[in-house]
Amino acid sequence: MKKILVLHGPNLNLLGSRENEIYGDLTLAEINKRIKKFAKKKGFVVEVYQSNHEGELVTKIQEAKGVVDAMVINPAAYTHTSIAIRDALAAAKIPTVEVHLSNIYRREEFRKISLSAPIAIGVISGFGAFSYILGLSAAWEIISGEKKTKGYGRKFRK
Ligand code: CA2
Repeated sequence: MKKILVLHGPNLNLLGSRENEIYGDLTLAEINKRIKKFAKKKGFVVEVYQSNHEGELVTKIQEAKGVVDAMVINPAAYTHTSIAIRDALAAAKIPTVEVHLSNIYRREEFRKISLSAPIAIGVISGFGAFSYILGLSAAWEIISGEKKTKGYGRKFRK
């Protein structure tokens, strides 16, 4: 069975408690439940991991090399700051989709820069918790024989 790792960055453990107008009402536990339900429906294994620590996320990405088939990552604030996470993603060479709950291009200037996006296959931003499902869907299509993605152009694929 294929395996997809979903990584949540710092402060995402606070979801549902504050800033609901930006990030939605769902808690991280509720989002993870939906992620697992989607994985079950499609027939792949999913592991979810959240950390508030840059180094722990880097270690998790390093450990994923050769073990997982794809990654979906919301690096949260590290999106805009972490060369370490970008370097880890580049070294892991795992097809990765970057996701954001909010549309980072409709917010402050500093959020419009993603250091990790150039390493990702693509970025999904602005669909609330559904961004994770869209990201997983894209990752799954890419690793599961590229059926639906076939014919859409090489750049779309891993
Ligand atoms: O929109 C996203 O998914 C972000 O990655 C979320 C990050 C933010 O720094 C990025 O610019 C965009 C912030 C996650 C913090 O989430 C909180 C949730 C509830 C209360 C406080 C923070």
